[in-house]
This record gives sequence, C-alpha cells and structure tokens, in this order.
Amino acid sequence: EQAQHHHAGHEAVVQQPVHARNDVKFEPEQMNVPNRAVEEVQAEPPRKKEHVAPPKSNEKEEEEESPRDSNAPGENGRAVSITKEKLSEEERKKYDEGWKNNAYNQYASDMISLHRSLPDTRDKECRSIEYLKKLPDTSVVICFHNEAWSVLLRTVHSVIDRSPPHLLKEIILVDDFSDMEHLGKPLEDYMAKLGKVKIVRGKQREGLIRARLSGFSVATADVVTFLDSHCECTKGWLEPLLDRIARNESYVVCPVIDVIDDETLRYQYSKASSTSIGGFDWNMQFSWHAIPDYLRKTRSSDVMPVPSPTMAGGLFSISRKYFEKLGTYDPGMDIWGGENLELSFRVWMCGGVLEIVPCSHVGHIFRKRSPYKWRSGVNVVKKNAIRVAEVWMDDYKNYYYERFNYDLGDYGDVSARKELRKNLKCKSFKWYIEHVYPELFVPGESIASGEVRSKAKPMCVDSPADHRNYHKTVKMWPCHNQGGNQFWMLSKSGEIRRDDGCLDYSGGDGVIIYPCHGQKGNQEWQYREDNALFHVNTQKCAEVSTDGKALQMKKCTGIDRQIWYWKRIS
Ligand code: UD2
Ligand code: MN
Repeated sequence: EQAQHHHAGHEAVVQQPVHARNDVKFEPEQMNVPNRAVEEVQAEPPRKKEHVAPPKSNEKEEEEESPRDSNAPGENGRAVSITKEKLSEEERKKYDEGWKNNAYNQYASDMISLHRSLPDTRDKECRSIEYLKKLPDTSVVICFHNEAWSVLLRTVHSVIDRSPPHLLKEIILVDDFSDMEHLGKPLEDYMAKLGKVKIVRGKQREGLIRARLSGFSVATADVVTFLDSHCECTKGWLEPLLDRIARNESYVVCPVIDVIDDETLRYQYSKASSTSIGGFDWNMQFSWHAIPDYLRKTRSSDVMPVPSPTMAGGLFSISRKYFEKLGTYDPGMDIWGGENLELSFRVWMCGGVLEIVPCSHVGHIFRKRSPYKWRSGVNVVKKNAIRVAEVWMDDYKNYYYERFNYDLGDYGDVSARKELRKNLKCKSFKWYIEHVYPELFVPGESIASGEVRSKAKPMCVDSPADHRNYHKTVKMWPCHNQGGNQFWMLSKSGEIRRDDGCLDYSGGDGVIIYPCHGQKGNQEWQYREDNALFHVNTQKCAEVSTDGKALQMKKCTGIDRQIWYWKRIS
C-alpha cells in the first residue's frame, strides 16, 4: 500500500525519466543488447549473461587474486594482530606514534604489502554481469591531509591494480597542505614512476571540500571518482559504477563501503543482501539504514543498484560534465562535513538519481577520532550544515535550528548557492522527503518539542539520545535553553524522542534511551492536560527527585515534581 502511495506521487518530467526512488528500476528482461551505443541507452541495468546455464565456475576467479606469498601479513584481506606488549621499546614507540598520528594502526599497515590481495567481495550474481562494452573513462581524485605512507600508497595501488587501464585515465592526488615529510619529495618521486598520477598541492589548508574542487578542476576524464586517502578498491569495483553513468549521465553512484578495521586492517565485506543506504537526521548527521520494505518489495535482485536518499560522502562517481552542471561543491564549506548531504539533496532535488551499487566494493578505514587539526574557534561542521539547511531545506531547516535554539552564528554568504538552486529549477525539500526519504520521521508531525522543564526545579530532562547512549538512564540537568541534549519531541504516537532514540520505561525507577521501535509498549507516553508526563503501560508519572537530579517514575499524585512544561506545544 505504501509503495503505491509513493508511486502516485511520481511526477513525469520529460528529460529525466527517473525521479523518485521506486522508479529506479532494474529489469532483467531488458538486459541482452550487446554493443548498444551509450547515448541510446537510458536508465537500464547492467546486462547479464543468460540465467539458464549458470556461469561455468572459473577457478581463477574464485582464487585469491595474486598469491604472492599468501601467508604474508594482511594478504587476502586478513587481520594483522600485534601484541603490543611484546614489542621492543623502540618498536612500541613506533606503534604508539602510528596510532597517535593517524587514529588507525599505521604499524600494522606498514607490515602489509602495498599490493596486498583481497577476497573477491562481490556476490556470485555480480560476477556474471556483463557491463556495457563502451564505458566512459574516469579520473580518480583522492585528497589527503597527512596520511600515512603505506596507507596512501596502498590506496593508489589498489586503484591502479584493480581498474581496467583504459578506464582509468588518471589519478589526481590533492595534497591539502600536509606537513608530513614523506608526502613531499618522496611522494613526488614515487608517483612519477607510476605514470597516470598527478599531484596537486595547495598553498594553504583548504579542507576536503575545496581540496576536492581543486582536484576536480584539473580532471579530464568523462567521469570523476572521488575516494578518501585510506581506501582499498576490490576486483571489479569500477565497471559497475561507470556502467550506470554510461546509461544515464545524471546517475551519481556510490560503491558499497566495506570496513577496513582500524586496528588489524582486516578487510571486512558485506553481502549484497545487507546493503545499507544513506539517510540523515535532524541534527544533520549522516546515518546508515536497511533498505525500507516498500523499496525492498520492488527489487527483483539484491545486486540491483539501490536508490539512496544520501551518500556517506567520500566515495562516489559522477559524470564530470554533470557535476559541473550541478554546481560541483559549495566552496564556502570548510575542512570537513556537510558536503555529502548538500550534494545528496542537490542531486535528487535537481533531477538526478543517487544510488548505491552493490556490485562495487571499496574498503575504507573508519576512524574513531579525527587525527588532524581543525579550525580553532569555529564549529565548522555546524557552519557547513547551516549552509546546507539555508539553501536546500526550506522551512524544514527549522527542525535543525531548534535543536540549538536558532543560535546560527556566522555561516557566511550563501546567495550564490541559492541562485544555483533557482537556476537549476530544483524541486522543494518537501518533495525530496516525500518521494526520496518517506521513512524519515518528520518532527513537524510532533505534538510538542523543545526542552521538558520541571515546575518544581529549574531542571530539564537531559540525555544524549544517540546510539552510543542506548540503555543509559535519563537524567535531570539545569535547563540551559540551548537545545542539544535537552531537546525532545513528543510524537503523535506517544513517543518522546530525539532522532532514533526514545524514552523507554520498563519498570523500576529509571527511564532509559532505547531505539524507537514504534510498537508503543514501553515507549508510549501522554502529556496530559494537567501537565503530567504519563506512561501508559505502567500508569505511572514522571517525577523529578527531591534533589532535582534524577528522573523517576512514580504513582501519579499531581504534586509539583510531577508537573512538566514543554517549550513548544501545538
Ligand atoms: C566521511 C567521508 C568523507 C567526507 C566526510 C564528510 C566516507 C568514507 N568518508 O568522513 O569523505 O565526505 O564524511 O565531510 O564516506 N581531508 C583533507 N583535508 C582536510 C580534512 C580531510 O584533505 O582538512 C581528507 C582526508 O585525508 C580524507 C578525506 O579528506 O582522505 C576525508 O576525511 P576523513 O577520512 O577524515 O573523513 P571521514 O571518512 O571520517
Ligand atoms: Mn575517511
């Protein structure tokens, strides 16, 4: 029923056949057209070999790709385990430095071949797909700020080793003002020998957004592919991406991002059946999700490209001309963050399609902290996000702004980006939510929002509601009027929530944060006329403790400590 509803909302626009997510289809019947000219082919899927006879199992394909010394550290994507306690003092120093400088285990990486072998990460079905014969070529743009030698080089080699030479026109390394010595002349000399690699260096730290722009400005291939500087491409990663763009210039495509463990460098890959897609929350954080049911139902195979509301940001391919036409990136964004949502919104709202391609896998080292310096005195991530909200989110931007009580600060001039949106005649953010991300919880549908203040004490319900805090007890804290951890929404279905975390009470004294499950039960609340916060299941009321510090659940008595005020109530 839901799927039909979204179909009904589809608007047909002549030049761009594909607009909403369920219209992005992959039809196996149409797949047998050899050598068709690129221009003629529109939104078609990769062509596959006959299903009738299963492809002959090709032993070479099953085997590791380069069995150099298959026992060497890290080969076939294996973990390198190091007992740091057993290292000599000198080695231990290197080990600790490696972690400190990179926020991953550089010492382990240094033990691994720059050409290490990886498992074939693709689902069986992917291996028999035949892509268009004539594919566009690509420039691969990799920007870095202080990356470890072995990690950066392994990234570059994995691109060269695993891309068909005629499709890889060049690699553009953009040095965003690194100060590690090996990234100077040694890098230059090394890359000169490889051919195909250009190095671009800026005169000051620009941040990844402007660094990518300077790399883009020298790119010459049909497609531009962006990668982080700590990636490993797997066999067959490139063709499925280029194939989509060959079929439709306005497809912007991302590989599946596999996890390279920050400690052991183990390459861990996911199956096509568990491909995640990108979303975001009203705090402007990117998040991963399972494919929603209404979309899953329209899919005949797990290896079909999946339309995704957003991209993680680091790894994607886009037609060079189309990126230009779409307005590349917002050069007013500093250092890190926000550009991924900005481009995602822009692609969808301005006529393109954003997809994750399950047959393309690239590994990435996910770090728990960022090792490099940020601009001091400015919250650049927030500033970037406000630029996105101002330009793209229409009135929906207020859901983000109320999270920090409209304390916008100086986010610079966005008039050029607003102009761009106008010139491209992009759709509204409402359209985007309804057609591309209908599963997102929209706060506007909430009954009340903002801080939840006690009548008896100057205290507010306070908790980080993100996944790291699930199961933690919700506390009281002096009201600070800045939103943040004191921002809550009461949904129509009775949840008290922030993003995906809900106030949950299952008996006993304390209320915890738990992933919202939409099943009412422990997560069903009522904000009553008498200003009590009533828990339906247990018939108890929220009460601030006598010392003001704890939030407890007690028999409803109507005392002042059970009286609560929401900042906004509709
Ligand atoms: C994710 C993206 C990243 C980017 C970011 C949001 C993935 C896997 N990664 O964060 O590409 O979209 O979200 O902005 O999707 N860098 C510079 N100059 C800087 C800072 C970073 O060149 O001032 C480089 C850095 O060396 C790296 C890339 O930019 O190659 C991304 O930075 P990151 O790895 O710290 O970001 P990540 O993966 O946490
Ligand atoms: Mn990264």
